[in-house]
Formats: sequence, C-alpha cells, structure tokens
Amino acid sequence: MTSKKRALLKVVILGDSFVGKTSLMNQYVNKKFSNQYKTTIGADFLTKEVMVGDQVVVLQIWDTAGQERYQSLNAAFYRGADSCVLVFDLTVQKTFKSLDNWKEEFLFQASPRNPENFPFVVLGNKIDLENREVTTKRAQAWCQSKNNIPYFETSAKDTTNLEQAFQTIASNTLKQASQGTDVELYNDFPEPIVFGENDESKSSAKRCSC
Ligand code: G3D
Ligand code: MG
Repeated sequence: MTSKKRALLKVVILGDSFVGKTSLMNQYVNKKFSNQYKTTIGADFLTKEVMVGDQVVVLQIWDTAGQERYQSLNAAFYRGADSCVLVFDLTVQKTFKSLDNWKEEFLFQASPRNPENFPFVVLGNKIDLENREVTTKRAQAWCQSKNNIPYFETSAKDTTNLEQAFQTIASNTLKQASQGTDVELYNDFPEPIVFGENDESKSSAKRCSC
C-alpha cells in the first residue's frame, strides 16, 4: 500500500428512472445484481477504492432514491460533486433525449467552477438486451458535441464495460480535481463500513446527515 494520501472524489449518477442507475452502482460496488438491494439499502452513497497509477482514490458514488422522477433532487445531492455520470437506457429512446436536461440540471445545481471541462461520463446501459433504440453512432455524436464526453455501453446485469467506465471516471475526475483545489486528501481515511456478508471489495454505505 502506498504511503500517499487517499483522494476522496464525489461522483453523482443521474438519468431517468429505470435506466439502471442503482443497478450499475450496486453491481460495480457490491458485485450484485438484485432487486432486494433497492429496498434494503436506503443509502445516499456507496464508496469504493480504486487505484489510479499509484494514487488511491476513494470514489463516493451518490445515487438517487427515486426522486429523479420529479426532478426534485436536493442540494446536498449535487453539492461538491467532482464528477457526474449520465445514464440512459439503450432500449428507450426518450431516456437518451433526456440527457441534455440532466446535464443542464447538473450544471445549474452544482455550478462547477469550470463547466466546459467538467468530467462527465455517459453510460448507455442495458447493452445485454436485443431491442436497442439508440445507435452507438448517435450516442457518440452527442458526446463529441459536448466537448468529447467519454461514452461507454454497459450492462449492470452482465457487467460489460463497468470496470472500464468507472476507471475512466476515477482517472478523469482525479485529473480535473487535482488541477483545482477541490480534491480532498486524507492520511487516515476512516475504515469503511463493510457492506454485505461476503464482501471482498472495500465498500461502504452511508446515509447523508444533511
Ligand atoms: P434506476 O435506479 O435508474 O431507476 P434500476 O434503475 O437500477 O432500479 O433498474 C431498473 C430496471 O432495469 C430493473 O428491473 C433492473 O433490474 C433493470 N436493469 C438495470 N440495469 C440493467 C441491465 O444492464 N440489463 C438489464 N437487462 N436490465 C437492467 P426491474 O424489473 O427490477 O424493474
Ligand atoms: Mg434507482
């Protein structure tokens, strides 16, 4: 283990209801794809440690509790976000069309210092399904038109591209955050609460106190 301090990065996941935001986070952090999780966890965020080069990065991944249906996420959700993951469902066209709104909403609510270069990542989820309505070309064109946002086609069900997507999120976010003064560094990050019984990854679930 490196003696360097750990970097804590806040990542928020946004997109229409049912696109798979909660499933993506649960699969990435807890390696589980199940419905039970949603009703039992009740957490505002999960954390996961990843390495970017020789730097330990603690991703604090914030998921909504379903309030996105009413576009009524509270300020605490957006506050201090270092990165934003925009998710749509490849099999439902209108979830792709919503990306513009979610991006604008994020920039309005979070008001990052450098909106042009803010580290967004777009995930076209449910690639395991056959009935896609959004082509790769179309999604890539949208991402390119938004200052080259990285784009991944993922499956929370069979884990396609999940590691690659979150590794990109971690490295791009760290790069951006290190250029400003936003990144929080810890010598002694508190021991994470272990989620689940057989959990091998260093992950935790917390409720927001705000
Ligand atoms: P949300 O958090 O964005 O609202 P959820 O979305 O994570 O609750 O997922 C909504 C539904 O899509 C769930 O189905 C979930 O199992 C399914 N889902 C999520 N990701 C994938 C994926 O990559 N592939 C497939 N095939 N299904 C996925 P239910 O039936 O529980 O509503
Ligand atoms: Mg959800």
